[in-house]
Amino acid sequence: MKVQSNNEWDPLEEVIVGVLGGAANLTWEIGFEAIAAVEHLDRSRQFHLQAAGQPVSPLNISKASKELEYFVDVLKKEGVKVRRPDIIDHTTPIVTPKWSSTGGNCQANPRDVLIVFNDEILEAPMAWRSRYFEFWAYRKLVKEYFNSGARWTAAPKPEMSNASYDYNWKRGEGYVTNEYEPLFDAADIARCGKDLFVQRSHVTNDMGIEWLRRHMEPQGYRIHRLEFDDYRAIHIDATFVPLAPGKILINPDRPVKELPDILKNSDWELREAPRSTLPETHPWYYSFKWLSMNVLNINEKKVIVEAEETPMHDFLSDWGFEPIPVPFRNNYPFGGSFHCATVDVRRQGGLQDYFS
Ligand code: ABU
Repeated sequence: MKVQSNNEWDPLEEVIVGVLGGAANLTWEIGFEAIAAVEHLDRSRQFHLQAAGQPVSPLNISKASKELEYFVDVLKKEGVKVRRPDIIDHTTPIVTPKWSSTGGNCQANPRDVLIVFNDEILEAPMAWRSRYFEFWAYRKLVKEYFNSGARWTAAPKPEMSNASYDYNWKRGEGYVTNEYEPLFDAADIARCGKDLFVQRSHVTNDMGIEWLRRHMEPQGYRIHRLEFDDYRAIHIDATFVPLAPGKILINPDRPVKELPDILKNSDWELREAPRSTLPETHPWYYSFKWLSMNVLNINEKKVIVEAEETPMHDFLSDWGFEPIPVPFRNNYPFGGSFHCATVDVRRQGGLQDYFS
């Protein structure tokens, strides 16, 4: 089937939704440590040091799977074709000539691995060792898209040796990834037609942004680098979330350091998201509270939003959207919500310039 997607809001026709089977508890590595919430740091380190590479508990998988499959049903009822990656056993250690990882990760977040630019599907050069082989689970689908005419690109696979990380990095001062080689996660890119907004984060370095610039600009795109005041910056999709032409949801706790000129000189409205209803007593509150912003557009009006995030439902309704509430909080421990759990492979509409 055809690959074509140019923004976050055109009518959705086909989507890859992650799977939870085969998920392992993440291995503690410096890249992961950098994005751990300081309030949970010791607990998180202790858990991952002892549980690395072990399968995620069947109870946690089962609770999250019920929500995930309900989400899939909602997408299908909206007329969206849903595709799934293969299940990979992430409990297998990853061994390379320069480093090893006790285990892998999971297949819950295709958004981090793949991105579609018009008719091109691109595999990102991701920054965590535990995620080195995650793209394998999508290869069957990607080959099918390729055979149907899509352009298929893989950014240079990183070496990810110790040289790729700043082992002297200090929390709150810069990033854990240095400029040894290009690195980016696809979820650090927000697409508005010919304008791509890319976050410098702990998983996306400037060389990665430059690689993307040299790859995309000859095709008529403009790359806008963004930095936010966020000590655990990872992925733009709970920080700066374009929802429709002229409308971007922004995170009140993560102000942008400098707004790109294209936005300064436009009439696009940036509105601060309401705070999450996740209780502060939730054991991973500081890690998950902004997943309320990690929504998925069915089209320019309909937006899938977490069921318990009622202030977000009201906020979106006031802004002209139609929220579709879907329960998803049991999926948060796998690293994301609806946007993370998907890759839109086909949306109606062509490549447009929304800023000139
Ligand atoms: N893609 C997950 C983003 C998580 C966060 O920014 O809190």
